[in-house]
Amino acid sequence: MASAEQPKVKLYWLEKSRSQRILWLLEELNVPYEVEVFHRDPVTSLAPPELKKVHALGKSPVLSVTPSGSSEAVVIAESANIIEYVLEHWGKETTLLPQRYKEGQEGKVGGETEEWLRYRYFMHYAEGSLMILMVLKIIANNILMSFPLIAGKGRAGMSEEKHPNLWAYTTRLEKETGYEKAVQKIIEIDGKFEASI
Ligand SMILES: N[C@@H](CCC(=O)N[C@@H](CS)C(=O)NCC(=O)O)C(=O)O
Repeated sequence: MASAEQPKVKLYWLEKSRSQRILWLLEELNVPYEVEVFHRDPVTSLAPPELKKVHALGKSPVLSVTPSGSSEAVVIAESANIIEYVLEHWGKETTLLPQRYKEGQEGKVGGETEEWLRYRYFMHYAEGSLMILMVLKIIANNILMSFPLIAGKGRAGMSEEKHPNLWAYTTRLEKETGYEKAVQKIIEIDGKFEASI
């Protein structure tokens, strides 16, 4: 982001949830942000009712962005929507956002690069089902895919013996610097971190 005046970015983070991906994304892009931590109900595991005051959905993640000089925040829910918003403003000229158009095809129907189309596809597909994705370069999809994979690693059904490639990919995600920093951030402010319920 070019301006010296940074907007105020706040992540409404819920333990054991998808919201860790947004934290990772913010770390990866070096976006200055605050985190408000919410805990699940110990009996039902549901989000606390306070999250409904942040956004009517009552779920996490939610991101609020207050432009400098303004007191009105933009409040964004839905992981893929948040990721696209953050990348739109902070992701340009980084390796997280693939080039959208082929040279000379800017703005043309069908002029999108394959990498961009794949990124968009997985961005929206990740919330529907789990897919095996093998990419060597860090792109935003890795962040989106990390929650079902890392959460799945600790559960029956996914094992190193049965799914060696998926296991190796997930292990690589867990070792990404931005992911590790995002985990560390939560340990600092909440004492511990667990990927899923
Ligand atoms: N489609 C939404 C799903 C949000 C969602 O279901 N979040 C879960 C955490 S992983 C949640 O807040 N659960 C608590 C509840 O439903 O009470 C997204 O992708 O952000």
